[in-house]
This record gives sequence, C-alpha cells and structure tokens, in this order.
Amino acid sequence: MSIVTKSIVNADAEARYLSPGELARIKSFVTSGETRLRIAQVLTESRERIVKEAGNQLFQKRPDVVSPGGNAFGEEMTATCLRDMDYYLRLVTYGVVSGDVTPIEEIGIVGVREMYRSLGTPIEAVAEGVRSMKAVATSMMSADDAAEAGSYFDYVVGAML
Ligand SMILES: CCC1=C(C)/C(=C/C2=NC(=C\c3[nH]c(/C=C4\NC(=O)[C@H](C)[C@H]4CC)c(C)c3CCC(=O)O)/C(CCC(=O)O)=C2C)NC1=O
Repeated sequence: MSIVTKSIVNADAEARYLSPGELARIKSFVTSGETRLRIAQVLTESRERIVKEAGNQLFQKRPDVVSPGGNAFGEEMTATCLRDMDYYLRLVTYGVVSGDVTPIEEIGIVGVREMYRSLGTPIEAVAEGVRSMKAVATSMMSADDAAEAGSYFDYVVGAML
C-alpha cells in the first residue's frame, strides 16, 4: 500500500482531514517520485546483467554453495539460486517505487529464515548475493540515486542476517 492510500485509510477511519505530518510525508513521497521511478527503471532494464554479475561475485566469494554438496550445486539449482536473486531484485523495485519497505517485507522477508532453513539454503549466502546486487546496481547510478536504491538492498540484507 502506498503512503497516500495508507494515510487516507488512517484519516478516514477517524473521519478527519489528513494531518500536517501526513501531508508532509506525502509531499516528500511526491517530490522524490521522479528519482524513485528513475531508479526503478535502471534496475528493471538492467535486471539480467545485475543478477548475472552479482551471481558470479557470489559464487567467487562462496564457491561452497556451487560445489558438490552445496545448496546451489548443479545447473538447475544454480538457476534456482539466480532466480531467487532476481526475486529479491524485483522486490527491491517494488520498495523503491512505493518508497516503503512494506511490500518487500510482506512478500520476501516474513518467514524467510524458516523457508531457507527448511531448504538447507545458507541464508547468509543469499544475503551476500543481495549485497553483490547492490554493488553492481549502484555502480550504474549517480551517488544520490545509489544512496536511495542502496537503502532497500540494505533492508533485505539486514532482515536476513
Ligand atoms: C518472491 C518471494 C519468493 C522467494 C524469496 C522464494 C524463494 C524460494 N527459493 C526456493 C528454492 C531455492 N533457493 C535456492 C537459492 C540459493 N541456494 C544457495 O546456496 C544460494 C546461496 C542461493 C541463491 C542466492 C536454491 C538452490 C533453491 C532450490 C533448493 C532445492 O530445491 O533443494 C524455494 C523452494 C521452491 C522452489 O524451488 O521454487 C522458494 C519458495 N519463492 C518466492 O515466491
């Protein structure tokens, strides 16, 4: 839910006008709109490159995950691993567009530890993959855009560690 919808639902539940604080938050959401959409476009257009390069970085840092006995060993499992990275990149674009980590949290963070534990996937290696995506993605942006985008990747990493 965007901050606009959320504020209206809250205000209407109390049959009141939007508060000055709510209007200020909506203003900052609107003002940053162009930046957030520009970032989401870069991430979306470059998704294949970001996932591929970050995957290579991850497998260099963590060769164990793609070695025999590793969770992402074999063509099919490696592809599933890269698919998970692509999922998190997609969720980051949702966060960037809505200016809110809630969509990332609801779709990809709630229950994630239990899920990866049951799959035998080392979650700190998934977090490392997300960190690599941040490095690749932010290298394609201005410093300001990189800082804005980086915060959503950081949210995912922080929620996994
Ligand atoms: C959009 C929300 C969403 C997420 C996040 C998601 C994750 C997800 N990753 C899975 C598997 C998996 N995930 C990985 C990922 C990895 N293994 C590693 O060692 C690496 C560290 C890492 C890649 C960075 C692997 C290898 C599997 C397959 C495990 C198996 O089948 O044994 C599965 C099990 C079912 C399947 O194979 O599709 C789910 C549900 N699904 C979703 O719908």
